[in-house]
Amino acid sequence: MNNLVFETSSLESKALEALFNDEIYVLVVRNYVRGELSRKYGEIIFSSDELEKYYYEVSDSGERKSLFLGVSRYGVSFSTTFGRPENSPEKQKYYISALPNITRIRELFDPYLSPIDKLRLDLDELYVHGANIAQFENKKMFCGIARVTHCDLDLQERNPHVDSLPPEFFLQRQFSANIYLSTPPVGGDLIVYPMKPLSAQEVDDFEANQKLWSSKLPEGIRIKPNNGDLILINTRRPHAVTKFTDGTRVSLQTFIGVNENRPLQLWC
Ligand SMILES: O=C(O)CCC(=O)C(=O)O
Ligand SMILES: [Fe+2]
Repeated sequence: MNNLVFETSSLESKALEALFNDEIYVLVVRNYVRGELSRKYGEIIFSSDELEKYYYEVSDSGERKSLFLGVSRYGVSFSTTFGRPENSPEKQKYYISALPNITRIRELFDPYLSPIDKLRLDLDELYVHGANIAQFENKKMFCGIARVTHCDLDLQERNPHVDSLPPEFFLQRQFSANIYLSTPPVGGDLIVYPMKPLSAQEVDDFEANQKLWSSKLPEGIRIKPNNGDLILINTRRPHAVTKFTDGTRVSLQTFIGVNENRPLQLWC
């Protein structure tokens, strides 16, 4: 195993610190949700009739396109509001639905503890400064988006990408946590490119010239998520998900913002 990947059977403070300090690039907690439950949870999300198709905004040499890559989601992501004014429909939709969606996802899992709520509690308990739902614009954010990726249609490899809030949000570091409830037998792997997390300027450049950057990336570290695994990465480091032709991929995700001596900030 590559020593940039730390694999464990329980989430612990030391491993979290190592991830946040960039001593390891990938933290894999196997069986964070136990097998039986994971399958049940995957079905709960998969059979929800409130999933919405998601269109990725991609850009190459200044040209922007919306692509459907087979991903449906439950919950609205903050990135849909980027570049939109305060009173735009996108911002209103995001904030109006943030807390109701958190509650709704909790209800979907009732009478079980929602895996994303468990993660929030674990992070709060394990991280020295605790963990909270972020309030970037003085309003509570959403946390725990559910993603379902189908194997049908001509699903493409999701190109390497980075996720980074714009600099005005003052986050020193940005990570994501994904809890995989259902994974395809082959493929749907997470690829992390072992390089320095990108600076704000590099993130802009990456987003404007994805193809050029992608052609220059080092060989990726490949991690196969299994049902029930939790995986944390620094999302300012380019990463991708490989395609698959059989099964369904269901995950719950949150971003984690890290600022020195502050509680972790969680949002989607
Ligand atoms: O679905 C995955 O494995 C990775 C999702 C992702 O790109 C992220 O969490 O930033
Ligand atoms: Fe990502």
